[in-house]
Amino acid sequence: MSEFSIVIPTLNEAENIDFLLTRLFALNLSPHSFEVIFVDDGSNDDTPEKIRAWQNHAKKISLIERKDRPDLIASVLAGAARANNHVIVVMDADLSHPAERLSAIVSPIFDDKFDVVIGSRYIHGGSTENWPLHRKLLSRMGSWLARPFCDVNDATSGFFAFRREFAQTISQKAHGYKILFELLMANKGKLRVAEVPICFSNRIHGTSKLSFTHQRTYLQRLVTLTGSAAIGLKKRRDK
Ligand SMILES: Nc1nc2c(ncn2[C@@H]2O[C@H](COP(=O)(O)OP(=O)(O)O)[C@@H](O)[C@H]2O)c(=O)[nH]1
Ligand SMILES: [Mg+2]
Repeated sequence: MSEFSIVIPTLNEAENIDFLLTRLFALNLSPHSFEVIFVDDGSNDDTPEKIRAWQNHAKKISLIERKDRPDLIASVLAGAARANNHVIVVMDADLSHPAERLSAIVSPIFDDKFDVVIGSRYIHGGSTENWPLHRKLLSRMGSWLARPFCDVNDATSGFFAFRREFAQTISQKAHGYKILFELLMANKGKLRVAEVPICFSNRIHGTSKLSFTHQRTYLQRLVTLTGSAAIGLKKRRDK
């Protein structure tokens, strides 16, 4: 398998680091085929210390400690900028994303068939497990709203792979949680996108950091980006 970089944003995930890295390194992947880049946003538990403890055992683990205002999109972009490989996978630290699907997610890019591959909860074979009803509904609605504009079933997934060169296309104004949505909207009609099913499972340790503010930010970005897409469409029609 060719080499890829896994970018994992963290905010107070100390309880999950050992489980996550144990699971990753237990995979049937050559340890030389990937590097792991954690991007921490000032956790006040001992997430950075937990990661550093692993750095003594496994060489290909790095840690970026951001000092700016915490932001998930900025964190992922900081990780992508540090990556040593052309293929980037974004993945949560809380074990919600099945590491066992990494191979299925990166392979279509290495085969040069696709530019973005989404670990999708909302295609045949995908699922969400143990999420409270309100999270299921919110997530479904978030993906459903983006669907007509992005032409994918799960534009708000946090588990996806992309060619690193596309990181620079993401708007400077992008912030919040939905980096995949930003990536798809920034490159409409230019990307070859595939979705592979994943089973998303609710975290067991730690707590979700998704807030009302994040959800409002997503809606604002959705309106801004899809509004300008609609204007672009109208301009093209008018020509
Ligand atoms: N660096 C960074 N990571 C974050 C931030 N917010 C959440 N995370 C991480 O992003 C991932 C997804 O967040 P999570 O709280 O699980 O969101 P949920 O899955 O939508 O409930 C986890 O690995 C979090 O630790 C942030 O502001 N900065
Ligand atoms: Mg989570």
